[in-house]
Amino acid sequence: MSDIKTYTLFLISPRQRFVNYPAHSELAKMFGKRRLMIPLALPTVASLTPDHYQIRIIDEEIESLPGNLKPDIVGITTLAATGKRAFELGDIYMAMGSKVIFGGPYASFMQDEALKHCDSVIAGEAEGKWEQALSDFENGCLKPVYESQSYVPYKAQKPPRWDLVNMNRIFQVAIQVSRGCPFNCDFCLVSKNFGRKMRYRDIENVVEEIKAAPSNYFFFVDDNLTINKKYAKELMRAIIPLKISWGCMCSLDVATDDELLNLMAEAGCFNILVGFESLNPASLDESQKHHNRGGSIYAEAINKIHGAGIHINASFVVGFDNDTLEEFDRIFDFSMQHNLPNVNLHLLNAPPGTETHRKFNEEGRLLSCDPELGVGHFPTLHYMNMSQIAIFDKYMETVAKLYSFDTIRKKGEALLINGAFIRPGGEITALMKARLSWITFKEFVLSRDPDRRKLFLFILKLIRNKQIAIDKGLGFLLSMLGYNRHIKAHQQNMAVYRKVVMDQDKGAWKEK
Ligand code: B12
Ligand code: SF4
Repeated sequence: MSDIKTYTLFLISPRQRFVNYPAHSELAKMFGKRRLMIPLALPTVASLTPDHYQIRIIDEEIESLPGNLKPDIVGITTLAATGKRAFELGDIYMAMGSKVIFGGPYASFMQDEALKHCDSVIAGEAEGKWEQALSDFENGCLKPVYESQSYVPYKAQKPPRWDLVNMNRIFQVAIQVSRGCPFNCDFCLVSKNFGRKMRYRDIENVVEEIKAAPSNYFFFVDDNLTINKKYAKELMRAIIPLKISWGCMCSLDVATDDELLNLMAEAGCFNILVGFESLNPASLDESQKHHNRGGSIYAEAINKIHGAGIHINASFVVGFDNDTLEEFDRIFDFSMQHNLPNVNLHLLNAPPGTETHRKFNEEGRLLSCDPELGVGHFPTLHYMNMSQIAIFDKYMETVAKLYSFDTIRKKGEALLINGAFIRPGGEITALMKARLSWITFKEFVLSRDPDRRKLFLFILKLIRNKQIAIDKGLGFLLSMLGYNRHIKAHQQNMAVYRKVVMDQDKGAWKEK
């Protein structure tokens, strides 16, 4: 019998008080799931943990904490949106006598505050530091902070421990093939956390991970999957035979390379998330976003991507010093003009560690509000030209307009009619088709809402006429319904939310 001592370890993602609609939680629920996906950090950190730890992964969004168990050690992943709950959990487990270690972007840049609620902070990447911290824990000499100036080579990763995750409760798995970003936008932490030099995994290593994963649905969490086009093409060629379905984040310049775009579509790309950030050139200048911007390149690139049958999740931020409430209308009109049904609209916020945070802090313009409000739909800053209540009301009005069935139908009619979306997104099983059909029938045909029925009949006609693949047609309906439902739920809480905002309203900064 081995005499190695064993330890119990909980790896936790804290629950989020507010979830914004781009998280697509309503869509997940329609498929009987709790959440679209769980943060990749947990199964990744688990993969680095030695075998003599009995690990339990708990994402509070999908399951509750086992209240009465005291693990030897607890690792908690932190974002600003989950920071307060993470601190609460740290206090609870420290009081029980467990050792508590925080990781992730919030604790990495809020070390002093975090250390009031945990024993150690792993700043930045876990690889190497986590193993060291566990060894120190076993020897009773855990250090407060584990930090290094260099980054791991990131050539070959161990597969994330999906075996520890309740896959029945999530829709897809996250995968990462690169780290770093050469740019340095003021509102973003990526280059500060992972460096400006790109690092890439060996493609065979990625393929092995995909083959071993317990799902055919993936989201590449790389900040820009196609930034290195040569690598991206090799990756696409390697994953085409795997017949998976996936989404990713990348920039519009993907449209300048027809070969790459076609390879992506062939490899099962369903949608790409593109950070337009702002349509106001002065705001892009202000936040140091100098790449992929400008009028005519937008139209051409959007048409090409749509032409390849790939949806675009267009991401925008409002709240820069040069912005006024008119930005919201500009974004709405742009989305109509270019038939962009998926718009991720966020209010500017300033996570600790970003240049935006430094600037707003220096100018006394951070609201002293809960970090949990930093999910994109609550104001957390003292904006230059807009009061907190004005920007919040306009935000809510705009998202309601963006996801009304009338808007969705107009965009859908213009976008889907020309046959570009005829290729299925990866292999779909008969079971999946049946499931999609049943859910859509239930939600659209049995609904009493005439707008929903009209939209359904339009998509059904396209499917019958072989102008759109069944998964893309029904997927479109359900994802739009998910957004619409999420926003309606927000609207029902408007009185409570407006009070949260009113309680911290300081007017516009310019008026002071
Ligand atoms: C994918 C992603 C999303 C996805 C899905 C998230 C999910 N459920 O998985 C979507 C698109 C929904 C999303 C949404 C948002 N996101 Co986001 N997102 C990311 C992204 C691109 C990748 C995250 C990831 O999976 N990385 C891969 C894993 C392996 O890396 P990791 O989590 O950093 O973990 C490593 C280390 O940090 C560390 N670590 C992490 N946790 C722990 C725990 C322990 C115990 C240890 C030891 C180590 C450790 O070890 C890991 C391995 O090295 C990051 C940017 C980035 N490149 O990190 C932004 C990022 C996390 N998002 C960010 C933000 C702000 C948002 C939004 C609020 C957007 C907004 N409106 O402003 C929303 C809402 C978030 C929410 N929780 O509701 C910020 C977070 C800043 C902060 N301090 O909170 C980031 C860093 C981007 C940025 N702007 O700088 N996001
Ligand atoms: S917003 Fe995108 S391009 Fe800008 S630094 Fe972050 S990851 Fe890089």
